[in-house]
Amino acid sequence: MVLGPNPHSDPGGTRTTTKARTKFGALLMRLCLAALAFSPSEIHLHTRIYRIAERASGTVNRLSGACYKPRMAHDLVPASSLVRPQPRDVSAVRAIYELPLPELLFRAMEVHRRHHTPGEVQLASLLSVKTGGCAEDCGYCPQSAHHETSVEPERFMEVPEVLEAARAAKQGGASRFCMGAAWREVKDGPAFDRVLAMVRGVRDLGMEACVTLGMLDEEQAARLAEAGLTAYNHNLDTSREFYGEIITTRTFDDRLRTIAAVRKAGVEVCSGGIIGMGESVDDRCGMLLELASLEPPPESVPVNALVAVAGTPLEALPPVDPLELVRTIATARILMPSSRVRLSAGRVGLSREAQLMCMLAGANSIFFGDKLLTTGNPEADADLAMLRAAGMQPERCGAGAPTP
Ligand code: SAM
Ligand code: DTB
Ligand code: SF4
Repeated sequence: MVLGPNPHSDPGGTRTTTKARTKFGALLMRLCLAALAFSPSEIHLHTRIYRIAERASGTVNRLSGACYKPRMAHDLVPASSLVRPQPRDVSAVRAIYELPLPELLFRAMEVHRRHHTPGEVQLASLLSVKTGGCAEDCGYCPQSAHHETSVEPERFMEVPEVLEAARAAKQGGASRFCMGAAWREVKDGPAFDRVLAMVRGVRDLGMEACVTLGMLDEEQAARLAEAGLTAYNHNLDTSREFYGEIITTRTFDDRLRTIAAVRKAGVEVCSGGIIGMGESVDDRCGMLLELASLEPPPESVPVNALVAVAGTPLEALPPVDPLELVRTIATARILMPSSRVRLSAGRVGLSREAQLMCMLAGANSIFFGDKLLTTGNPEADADLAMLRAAGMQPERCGAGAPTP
């Protein structure tokens, strides 16, 4: 494992120290993080060194996102602690993924509370604004026209009904509203103009807006940015090696090109994948390595457990072991300290305890509301009760977040 400079240095951040002090702190911090990565038994000593380095290096604001409000001491993290581990290869990621679970969780928690407010979970609502009939052949997806599932193609929703749903989601406590369309790609014209109107409307409600519309080009990404889009969801889904087993109608590099267009437009990238599709641990680690190697890594990383839908080629796959989900999330947290890691599809099949373990492992966002795109999700009340039982709370963004 090598340690490299972090591209997340916050442009709006306030570096408060002299150059020399920062340099000294950065050096100490690197030593500390490197040692931490290799000898977990000496973790207390390293934590102490880390604290000294923290004081020596000064502080910098953590994030500049729409939701960011400085609240507590841990919202101010040292500039040099933004250094993130950059494993060179899949085996280095696998070494993290396969740590004894207590050790893996400890490290993930340590990273989590250095970069995020512990106990805070973003609630993101999801709405399928154009359902079914998609030209792509994604093996997991009930909306693909290549598979015979119970999902029937539906008309593209109108702006007012979408905004009504967004208002209700905000009222229920969501701070982000995500709109999905079962499209292979974005096509210019009235449909795209309608998406732009939806984005503007959601932003006017004071919510973060995210869309997932398939592939797009730089010009289209720029128009979404202009409309005020917060984030664009486009998942890598799995490793480059396994990708062809799941999707044949577009390539892994097509995915990367769309992500690059989104990044260039200045819109946040939301990209993650699915586990439980028959992939190996190396495939999971390979996907995480690809995501963590993006410069910078995605601001949001959805980790989906496959929802095996009848009629799809993956319908007969068994549910993924929840501990594998915990490991995937913990590894994502360690590799991408500043990102929001979203515990995404597949929560219906998870116990409350398994979900909370995912949150202890670093998940700090969930899809909220009783439906994902076409499949079920836990009831909103059950989610609020789960957070309340654990003494956790929804991340607040704008008005309307409930007290659980
Ligand atoms: N058509 C767009 C695209 O593919 O980018 C947007 C919608 S697509 C449904 C968004 C993501 O949902 C997929 O990339 C995949 O990761 C996830 N997804 C779809 N079906 C799923 C399933 N059955 N189980 C888990 N995740 C799923
Ligand atoms: C993501 O990574 N998961 C969400 C969201 N991005 C768009 C979608 C999950 C879909 C699960 C299957 C369905 O409901 O159709
Ligand atoms: Fe279409 Fe997206 Fe489903 Fe693939 S995942 S079939 S692109 S809707």
